[in-house]
Amino acid sequence: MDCTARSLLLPILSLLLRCVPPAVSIIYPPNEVNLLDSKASQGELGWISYPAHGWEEISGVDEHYTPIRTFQVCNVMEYSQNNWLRTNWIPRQSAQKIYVELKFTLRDCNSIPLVLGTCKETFNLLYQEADDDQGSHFREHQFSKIDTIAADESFTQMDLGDRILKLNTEVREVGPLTKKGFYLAFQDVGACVALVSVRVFFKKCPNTVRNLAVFPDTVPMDSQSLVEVKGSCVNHSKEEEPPRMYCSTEGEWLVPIGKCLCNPGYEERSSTCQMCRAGFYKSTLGNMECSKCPPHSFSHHEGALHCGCEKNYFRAEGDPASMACTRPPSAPRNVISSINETSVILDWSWPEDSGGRRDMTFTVLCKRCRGGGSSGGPLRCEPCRSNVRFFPRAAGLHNTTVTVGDLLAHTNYTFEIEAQNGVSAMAPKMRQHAAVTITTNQAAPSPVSMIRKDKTYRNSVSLSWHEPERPNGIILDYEIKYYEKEEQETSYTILRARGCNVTLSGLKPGTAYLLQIRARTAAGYGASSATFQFETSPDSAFSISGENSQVVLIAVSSAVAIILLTVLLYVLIGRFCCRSKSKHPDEKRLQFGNGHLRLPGIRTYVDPHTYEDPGQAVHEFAKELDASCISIDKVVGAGEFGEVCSGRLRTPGKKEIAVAIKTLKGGYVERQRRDFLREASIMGQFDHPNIIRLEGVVTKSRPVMIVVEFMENGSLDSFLRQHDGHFTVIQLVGMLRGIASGMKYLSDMGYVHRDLAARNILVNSNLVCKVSDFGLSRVLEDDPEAAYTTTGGKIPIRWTAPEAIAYRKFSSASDTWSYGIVMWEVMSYGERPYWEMSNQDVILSIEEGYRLPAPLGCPVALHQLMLHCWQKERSHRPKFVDIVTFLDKLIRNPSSLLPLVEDIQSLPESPCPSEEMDYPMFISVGEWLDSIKMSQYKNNFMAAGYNTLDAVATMSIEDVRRVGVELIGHQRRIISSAQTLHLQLLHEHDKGFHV
Ligand code: ACK
Repeated sequence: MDCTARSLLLPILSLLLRCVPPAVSIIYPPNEVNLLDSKASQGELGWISYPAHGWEEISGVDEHYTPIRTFQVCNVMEYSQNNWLRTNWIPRQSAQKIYVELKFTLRDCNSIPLVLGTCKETFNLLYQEADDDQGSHFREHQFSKIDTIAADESFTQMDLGDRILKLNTEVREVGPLTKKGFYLAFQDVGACVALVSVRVFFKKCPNTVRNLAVFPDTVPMDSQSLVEVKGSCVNHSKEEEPPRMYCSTEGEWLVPIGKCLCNPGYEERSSTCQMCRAGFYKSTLGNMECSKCPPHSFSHHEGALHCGCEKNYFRAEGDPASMACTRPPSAPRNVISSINETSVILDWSWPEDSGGRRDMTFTVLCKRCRGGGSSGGPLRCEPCRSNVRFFPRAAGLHNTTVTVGDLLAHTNYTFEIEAQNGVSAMAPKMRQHAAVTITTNQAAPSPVSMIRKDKTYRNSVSLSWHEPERPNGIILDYEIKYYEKEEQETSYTILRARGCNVTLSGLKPGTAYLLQIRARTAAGYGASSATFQFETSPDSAFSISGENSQVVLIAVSSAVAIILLTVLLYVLIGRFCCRSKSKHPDEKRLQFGNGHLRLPGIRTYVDPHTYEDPGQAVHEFAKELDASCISIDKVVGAGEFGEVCSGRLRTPGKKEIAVAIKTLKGGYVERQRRDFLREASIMGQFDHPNIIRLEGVVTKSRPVMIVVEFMENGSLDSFLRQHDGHFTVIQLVGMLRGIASGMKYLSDMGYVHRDLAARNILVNSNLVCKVSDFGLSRVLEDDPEAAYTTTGGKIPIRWTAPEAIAYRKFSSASDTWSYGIVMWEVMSYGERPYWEMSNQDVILSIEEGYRLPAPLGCPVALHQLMLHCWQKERSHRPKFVDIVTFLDKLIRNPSSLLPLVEDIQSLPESPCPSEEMDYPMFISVGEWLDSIKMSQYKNNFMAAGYNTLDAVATMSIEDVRRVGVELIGHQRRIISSAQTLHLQLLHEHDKGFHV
């Protein structure tokens, strides 16, 4: 290059040197991969220049003193320029398409003085593919032109003066390339150009992570089509759907499809899957965050799949990991039992602690126990027989009640009630149960079955049968009642047999007979068997040979005569015994009814007054205890005769038991001693779970004592006052049921209490109520509530039936009146009957028809029963057996206790209780509906088939709804009246039965 050219370009270069940014600071886009970068080269580039005086390589430094290499040519003063500059061989790598980026400056030809018209303002860019480096071998024709490069801006002399640099950047694509490498060439045909930098690059899609999948560096295709690339999941993750993306020709990733999910124990953080921190867990595959450990669980380590439970907490199979750890529930509470002969209804409250779960059920375990208590010896329990029935079932109960049936009579049972949930099985040591111990009542035997005819003759027949399935006690004998079928029971014969077979003689030949058998235990007769029919052999079928027949006839006649004689004697002796004073409760009273023999099997109460020596009665009915066996703990109250203490009784060979000890204070006179011990003579005759049990007496040493079972909760009136509002209606009804059951027993025994009141009922720890305070006239003397009447007796006015106040007519019916008052006391939690009214006002009000209103919250059914007990006409009052049956019905069907008196009274046309006093007996359902002002439903009742009072009396609230009574107030009125009707019918039925 001559001096002119140099002078034309040097200023440019000096400018350039000042403007080119330092090489180190250049950052190229991440999707561009350089194959050549002239600026990156520190030494000579070694490119070939042809001819030699054409392109010239010049070294310089930029403003950072970084050396750069440039090429320039400026032969504008000469004609026919063809100067080539060829790069070194550039390997193509995997690129199919390359980009050439040129930075250059170009001198404006017009700004060059004295140019002869050869000056150009363009140069050519060319390339040649080659599989290997061809060294300096160079052939122009082997190059293909890529483009003619023109400057967008060329500079002038003025620019130089102003120090304005006009640097051009041009980029050209080349491809597709097929050989391993290529050369680039720059052809100058007479321009004044400085090639400041040459960069050759190709584009790629750079490696990346999308949706937790890694996509590698990918070189696009030369064509327009996209390259599909499969991703691979990052560590600790799994494919949900195969991850894919497309790499575009421009080196851009497009359309991500599919994804990966972090493994359990890992969560997504900055496009990676990282372990959950301690205290957190993740149990499933997914990109959600790790969750905090739920209550009562923990994770001490990183990467937890789930959290372990704290001590004494568990997770049931199937519990989600997100659920708190739980534990078995605590024991059920407030278990109450209502015994009905050989079945018991158990009720309890939900446990205080559910253990944190909702899948709670109850299981009831039945154990039969012997020993312990007053019977002494260790308490031995064994699982109940398999034929004990549970309703609805024994395990998996969702409600807090169960009925247990087919128990043995007079037997101790313990029921263990356990609340269970889904984790109970995992923590056997934490399981708790509530237990209740009961003693079943006496119950009549079940009917005999399988009556068989063993032998048949003309005048006799031999029969045998099976013992009742549930004898409920020792079978004393069987009663066989038979009659001729034709005669329809107008005349019948009764026989008794000790075993399970009998021969009936004195029958008519060829005659059909009907027969029923029933078993008798100490509890009385059981239900009769199904009617059994048999026929005697006809005359012709007489099976005994002719010569023997006469003998047999005589024998049979003699047997019949003997039997008749025996029966006659039995009857006569019976009559005699009845008239003479009964000395022992086991002695049976014989009665004749309808000309036939009737043998009641129930024990009868013996009045100690009937003993000439009252001391004898005490020793007959009460066990004499040795005072050394009794230890007194403390005084619990005061009685008429002395203190009442609590203590312990230890009889040899028996377990120690808690007892209450009534003492006779010193300085008594003989009459007081007799009166004191009379109570023991009476109590000792009773044996019932709802009657206070006498353990024995101490009469041979001082002080004289009566020892009875200890009742932890003391007397019912004060107990209720102390626990005002604490019990459910069912619990209160359970208590009332117990009292009624005890009273039924007393009335069956023929004993009239005369002072039935809540203060004379004792309550034990299981809320079992027992009737106490026996002692006839003594009771009334003793009772602070008793007041003298005009007739001279001392009577607890508020509890006593009008006929007993007026003319001392005490009976089980007057006890029923008192029972009604006890009901009122119980439902009002120990309120004083008739509050502060004077005794005289009470007597007058009752006479005028006033009756105690229902206590607050009292179910209609219970107040109706009270009113029924307070009927003026004593024969209209229910019997205790009816009361027990009715209360059992209420307990079994708790919805019948829902209608409350205050709800019914809020009805505008509600009849006031005194209007219903007389309980008229209706004859038709229509009349009954008229009487309760519900006549509009007559057609509904008829259409639904309720056309008898019996059917109406047992209706439930659902039945009433089904009939079409939609108004709730009407439903309640009908149901409460139906319940009263039920009682009335029971009573009527009872009257019919006893007549
Ligand atoms: O209400 P209380 O605590 O229960 O006060 C009276 C007191 O003695 C006078 O009668 C209590 N009492 C009576 N018999 C018994 C018994 N068998 N068990 C416990 N306490 C009794 C009664």
